[in-house]
Amino acid sequence: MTTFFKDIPQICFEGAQSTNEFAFRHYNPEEIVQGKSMKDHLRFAVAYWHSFAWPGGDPFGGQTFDRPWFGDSLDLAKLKADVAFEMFDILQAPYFCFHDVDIRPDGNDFAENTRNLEEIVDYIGEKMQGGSTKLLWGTANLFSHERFMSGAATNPDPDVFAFSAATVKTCMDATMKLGGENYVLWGGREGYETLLNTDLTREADNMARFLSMVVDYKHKKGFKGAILIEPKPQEPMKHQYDYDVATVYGFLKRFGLENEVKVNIEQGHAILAGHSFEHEIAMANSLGIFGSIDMNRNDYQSGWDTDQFPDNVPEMAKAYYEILRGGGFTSGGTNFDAKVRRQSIDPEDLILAHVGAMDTCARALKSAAALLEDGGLEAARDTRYAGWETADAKAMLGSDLESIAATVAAKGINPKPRSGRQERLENLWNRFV
Ligand code: XUL
Ligand code: CO
Repeated sequence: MTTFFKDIPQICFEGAQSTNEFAFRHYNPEEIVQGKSMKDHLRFAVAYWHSFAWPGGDPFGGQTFDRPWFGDSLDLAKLKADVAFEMFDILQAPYFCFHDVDIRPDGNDFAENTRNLEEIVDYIGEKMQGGSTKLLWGTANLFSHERFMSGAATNPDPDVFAFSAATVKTCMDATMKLGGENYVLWGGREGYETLLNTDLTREADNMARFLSMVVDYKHKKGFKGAILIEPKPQEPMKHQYDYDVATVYGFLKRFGLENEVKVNIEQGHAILAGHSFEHEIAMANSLGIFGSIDMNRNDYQSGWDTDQFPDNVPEMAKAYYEILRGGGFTSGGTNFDAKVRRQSIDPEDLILAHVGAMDTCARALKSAAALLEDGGLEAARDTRYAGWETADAKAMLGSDLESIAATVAAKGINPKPRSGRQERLENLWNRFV
């Protein structure tokens, strides 16, 4: 045991009346909601990077967190893993997620990176044997090191493509070794700063080849998890290719990968793309590519990716409503890709940020489930489209403009406007949140 979280008890469910800060008020892992435990619905994951690797910097100042594992050595990386797994136990976190650089020290070259990664993966593997926290997904950080400044798969330099492909192979190996349930690709530098120096066609072709190689390797190794792309419209690049769910789908379809790759949707990224989170989830469900979510939020006034812990039940309920409506998670889950604020320097802050987020998600899930069970919203939607269930409407879709024109003239079809009932539906929604 390390001393980092000393005196912090394991977090247990105590119910809505509890005033104990170190308790769940709403997240009761075993409570059944719509035939499934909350734990199995929500599939919470802790993000290794924000909780254990991020130093608390912002554009105007550096490190504010004093963590005994900061530094670049295998021993410190092991201490970091010890503390991380202590936090997973305190929270009873079912899953965690990592990038290679979060868990291993940085090496001088690919060979040293790989050796470091393998040693830490073995160490983490042993820790997982003794606990109940599993790996939701692994990923490669192909955006922080200077070698990736002009992209990874889309880099004008083929050597960077090679280095990135080799790194992804090692990260997929690590994910498979740890029993990961998905593998994520977030193209942080796959985009451009200026069109003046960018060959869009070549970059898209290379990105597609890269992704096809990932898919081929998955099949070759018999990995059963999902490959997930995480859309984001900009930041760090001025323009990123995986702009939003619809753009990613278009890319997958163009290169014949739409049945191989799904999406990991992040709340803050959806907002940056000018969408709501629920829009992105509904779109992914409609296109058959919904995979997983990063449940963090941005500050609506700041216009950049602040990665805050979720705190808004009505907003999150809309997201879980779409997830439940689509049948719930399969291999995906709720990853807190969120960091505590740079002034939240105490170990307790890390724990309580997750407790609050898990409780808020639980309330949102219960609200969404109650509304779905009530059925009012779905009934209203069915009624609105009921005309399309008639034989005439179905036949029309199989006909052509000339016959439709003849029918409209013959029957004197003259449609009358009908209310969309938005406020009535909003009132219904608000009864449940
Ligand atoms: C960046 C982001 C990443 C991905 C994984 O905005 O969300 O942390 O989730 O690379
Ligand atoms: Co993310």
